[in-house]
Amino acid sequence: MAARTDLFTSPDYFNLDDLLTEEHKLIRESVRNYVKKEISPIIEEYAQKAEFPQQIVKQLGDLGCFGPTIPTEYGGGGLDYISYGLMMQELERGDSGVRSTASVQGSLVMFPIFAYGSEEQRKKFLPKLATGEWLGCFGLTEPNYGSDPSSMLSNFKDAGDHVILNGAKMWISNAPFSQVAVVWAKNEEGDVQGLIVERDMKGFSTPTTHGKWSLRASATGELVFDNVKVPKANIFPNVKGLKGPLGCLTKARYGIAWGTIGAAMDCYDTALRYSKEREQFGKPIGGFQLQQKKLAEMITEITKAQLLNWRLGVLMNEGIATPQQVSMAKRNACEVATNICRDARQILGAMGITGEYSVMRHMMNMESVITYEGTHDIHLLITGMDVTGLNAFK
Ligand code: TGC
Ligand code: FAD
Repeated sequence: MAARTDLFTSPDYFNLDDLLTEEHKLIRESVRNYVKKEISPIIEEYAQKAEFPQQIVKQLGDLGCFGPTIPTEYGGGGLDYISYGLMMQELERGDSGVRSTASVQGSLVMFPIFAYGSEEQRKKFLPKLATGEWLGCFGLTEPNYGSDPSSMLSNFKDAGDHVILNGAKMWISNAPFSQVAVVWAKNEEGDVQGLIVERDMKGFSTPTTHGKWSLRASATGELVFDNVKVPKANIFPNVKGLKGPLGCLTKARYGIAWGTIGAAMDCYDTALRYSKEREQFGKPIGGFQLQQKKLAEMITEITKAQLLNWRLGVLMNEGIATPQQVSMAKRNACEVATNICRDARQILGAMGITGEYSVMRHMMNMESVITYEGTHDIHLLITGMDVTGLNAFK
């Protein structure tokens, strides 16, 4: 397949750039240039082959996309949440799988090690994860427990200076290529705790999940623990209970809110350009009211979501964003992006189903993104609980 030329022009209908600092714009520019140079030309072929482009791990580390909000003394970027959001927007503009790799590494692996880990754990793992020398994954979901992780079966038992871990995790991004897995399991009292499981630990395996029609350029796998001896030094000392993994998810869901709008921006930009070039009935299809309705609604929803994300970023920077606000933004962005990708695909007609354009790949990716890190329904129920004070889960 011929490498695709990336003609992306970023939509900014409400002059949102005025809300950004020069540093924000520089960071966005550098990630945008990286995506144009290293991702757009190759990603379609990897997605078609259902292969993970392993070279991006080191590249994303070099670019500072792993743990941008982690302090620099541990190898992170020491940046604010708007910078982090912009990075995720640009990466997912290229492909959701690329953003997934960065989200998992930064928010689901580096963040818990930083926030819940011992100083030894921080020093041992964070610098190598920040550079991409090591890749990490996050194991919460199990074959029988997805939306309801509190019922997980994975467990560990005390055995002196180590514990014995048993169980299985499923649908784990990055699993097949990870050196490090942050795993959530129950102790003998039934409390959820986080453990760092390393690739070479005996009894630990990571079978690849095949046959996905979505997020095809991202590697997904299982984590299987068969009497794995995990040193007690690898258990997080500073958190117990489901708030540990859910706290990580709040950071990653924030990144997804920005990321999916990146995919939507790419689809809008592609559809807009196509609608001005493609002629039917003697004029560009963009001149027909039905296509203008789609494009006008796309840019309206993108603009609303960009504003919501920016405001959420400010609240994150101030340390006062609530997990429920993050849920609303994640849910809204996934819905907006899903609809925009589908409409863009329609505007491209038959060309929209091919790998000549990015829209079908984005559209299929959205089916994963609207499902993982809490499904669309789960985030609606989180908002419902927040506004009514009534819990629909129990
Ligand atoms: P619940 O009793 O409500 O809460 C248990 C404790 O956790 C606290 N909490 C949170 N803390 C931080 N951030 C959040 N978002 C939090 N949500 C809840 C809560 O305050 C409580 O604390 P404490 O101190 O009282 O113990 O828990 P529940 O069992 O009723 O569940 C609630 C529910 C359904 C909302 C939660 O389980 C949920 O969010 N389920 C969805 C599961 C999910 O999102 N899984 C994602 C797996 S990872 C993934 O998909 C990665 S994809 C990565 C990629 O490729 O990009
Ligand atoms: P289920 O929980 O079985 O839900 C099935 C349906 O029932 C959904 O529509 C859901 O909304 C609905 N439902 C469930 N409960 C309720 C309720 N109370 N009320 C109303 N409706 C309800 N997990 C990880 O731990 N780490 C990862 O890295 C990771 N990466 C992933 C990568 C991909 C590509 C995918 C697709 C998933 C990944 N996941 C990961 C798993 C993901 O988080 C789960 O798929 C998700 O949380 C939903 O769980 P489930 O698939 O078991 O669906």
